[in-house]
Amino acid sequence: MPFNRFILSLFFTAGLIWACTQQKVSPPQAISPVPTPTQLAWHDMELNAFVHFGINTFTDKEWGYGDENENFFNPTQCSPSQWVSVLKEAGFKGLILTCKHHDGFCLWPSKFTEHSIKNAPWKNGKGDLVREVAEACKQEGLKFGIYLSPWDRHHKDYGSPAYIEYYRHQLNELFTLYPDVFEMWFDGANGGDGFYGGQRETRKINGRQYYDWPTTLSQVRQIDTSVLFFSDAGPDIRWAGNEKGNVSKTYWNTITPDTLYAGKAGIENLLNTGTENGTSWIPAECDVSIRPGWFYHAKEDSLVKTPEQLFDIYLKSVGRGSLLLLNIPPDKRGWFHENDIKSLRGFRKLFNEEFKKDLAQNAIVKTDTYRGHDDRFAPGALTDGNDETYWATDDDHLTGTIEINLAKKEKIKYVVLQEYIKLGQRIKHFSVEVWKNNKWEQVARETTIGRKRILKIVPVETNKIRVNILSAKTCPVISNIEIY
Ligand code: FUL
Repeated sequence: MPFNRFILSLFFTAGLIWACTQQKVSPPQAISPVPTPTQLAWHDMELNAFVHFGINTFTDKEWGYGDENENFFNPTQCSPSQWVSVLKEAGFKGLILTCKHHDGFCLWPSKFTEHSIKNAPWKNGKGDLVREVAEACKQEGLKFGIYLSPWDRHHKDYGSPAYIEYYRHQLNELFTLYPDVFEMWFDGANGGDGFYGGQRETRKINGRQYYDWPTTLSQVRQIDTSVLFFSDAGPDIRWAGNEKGNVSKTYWNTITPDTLYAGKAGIENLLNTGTENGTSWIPAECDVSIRPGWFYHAKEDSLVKTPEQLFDIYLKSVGRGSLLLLNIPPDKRGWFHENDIKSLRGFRKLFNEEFKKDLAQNAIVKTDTYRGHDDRFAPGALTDGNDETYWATDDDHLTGTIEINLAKKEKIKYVVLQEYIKLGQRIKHFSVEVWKNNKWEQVARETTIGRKRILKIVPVETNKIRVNILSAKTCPVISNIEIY
């Protein structure tokens, strides 16, 4: 063989070998169920606000009976733009307004009832608070959501089919007048005593059958294809099982809808944890109020949750893979009260201080293995700040170790981990160790990770952190790690 042909074939063989070693493995397969794109966008919001405002604000009640005079509703300086700017500054991404609470009073001039702000002195009956709030949100880039209480203690027909017609008309009206609603909140309180058009009696309904939710929801979806429905059991977002603002440490976004029905023993716990082999992706939303009540009461001005309490709630909701829906009730002026604003600002300050510098950013990250030795799944993906890249193992590897070497010893307090949930929630057990006194010392042993897990550990000085994935439903896929 002439010399130059020999050289050429050498290059060819080397090229072939190189090409073989670069053979790309396929990305991990998703494990069902997985979130929809709309649910994913919702997860990323992390912080949403609830705003309970209405007749109760003026009557100093939590649940109006339904016989309140419209004249009560008269905020002196109502300013949705103040609410929204405070919320934005504190890091909130969406706002859900009680367009109608159980008392039946509507914050928009509904053409289906007289029991609304059109008969209130506020703005001489010309006001439309739902519009003002929706517009303020749009202006500041917050998403807008609707709460429309199914239970209506004012309406004469509550309990009969005619009320369902009324309720559907109202939903139709709201979704037509105020487009781009990101979430619709269906409250679980249903039936009891009330005014009911003057009958003043107790009306009980069968919550599962009476409302015929499938028909109602499909009607709304015809107007708004992307709205997410929240209710105790979904279908898109589930209740977290309590109103304290937390999910369990073991928290699955997955759950089996057939196992959920009102009155089932232990349903709160089930909602709080979800189930590992649940058949649907229905994440929990953690609702809680910044005050003891949902509506404003002057007597609770001194009982506003502190920045530290809010931060703790954040860790137990968002930090366990869920979303926080924090209620801030405007006062009689129609303003967020000074004390609530102070707490929200304090929360943001504390948050910024605690998560000031991500030490993993400039660290060396190594893993014991990565999928197919393919650069796309290498450990660098864990700290590149890109949510779309991830570290993954081979299909037959259900465990893995991630080691983070810091440039020098640092005091660490938080370890943040995120699964790439587009491919499903996978991890069942993991532990965290730190290098101390020349050996590894375990500082946490936990179960699920999900969309985000923030572990608060006893502050410790170290220059090496090790995360061990101990078991998973299928090969682990992690998109992000942060150390503070
Ligand atoms: C509950 C309601 O009864 C409360 O008044 C509040 O609206 C809360 C968010 O949901 O079920």
